[in-house]
Amino acid sequence: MRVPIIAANWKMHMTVSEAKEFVEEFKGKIEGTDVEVVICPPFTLLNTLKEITNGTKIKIGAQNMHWEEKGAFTGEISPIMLKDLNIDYCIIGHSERRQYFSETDEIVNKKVKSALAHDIKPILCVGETLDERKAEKTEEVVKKQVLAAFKDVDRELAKEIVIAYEPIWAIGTGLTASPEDANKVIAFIRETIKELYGEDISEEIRIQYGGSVKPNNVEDIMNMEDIDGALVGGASLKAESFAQIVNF
Ligand code: G2H
Repeated sequence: MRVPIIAANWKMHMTVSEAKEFVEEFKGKIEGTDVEVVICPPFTLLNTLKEITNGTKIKIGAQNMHWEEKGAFTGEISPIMLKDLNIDYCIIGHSERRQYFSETDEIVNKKVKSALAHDIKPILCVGETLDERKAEKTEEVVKKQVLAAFKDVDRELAKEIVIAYEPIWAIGTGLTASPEDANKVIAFIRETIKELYGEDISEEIRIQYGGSVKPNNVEDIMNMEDIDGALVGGASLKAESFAQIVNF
């Protein structure tokens, strides 16, 4: 039985005072949930959020990390630094990182392995562009990304990874994959994990859908058999709407 996981990706939004206001309102609204709830804010808010969510159901994740523990990498944040704050999760390979910051499959694989080695659970993002979907290459593209990201990852650690299937054409556009289409790709990803690690791991690993998830579409998405959660951008910035999503 997989515990559903719904994560907020705040991207480059929110100040300290906005984040405090958000948590104050949000924590009381999700007390009854059985869903695992994660907020991934910008680095500047990790410490504050860790402190003010202490004793609540909210877990905290980063949106990115370097794979090295330390060194001359100006502007980067290491897994040791995240663990120093007791951060639970880290989004890795989001399409915006792949697209605007040239993250390759190889870099994503290094980050996944480094996160796992430091007891940080990766939320690994994969997904196809609109052109790739039109060319009916969705499965090929997603399989390549999954195989590359899991390269040399041990079975025991593999199941700690949360995969987020985010079709790029559905991100921030208001377009969503139909729940059936999203489920089909996610079932295919599960099949790929089965080929890699066997049925037990593939049944255990959690796979989210991401891309314009909103209070009005979350229930249909979460009701699909293979979809275990959501990675939510825009609709996670307001406590009211993110709480509605968590309480779908
Ligand atoms: C996809 C998603 C969160 P949004 O990037 O990762 O954002 O919900 O705004 O499409």
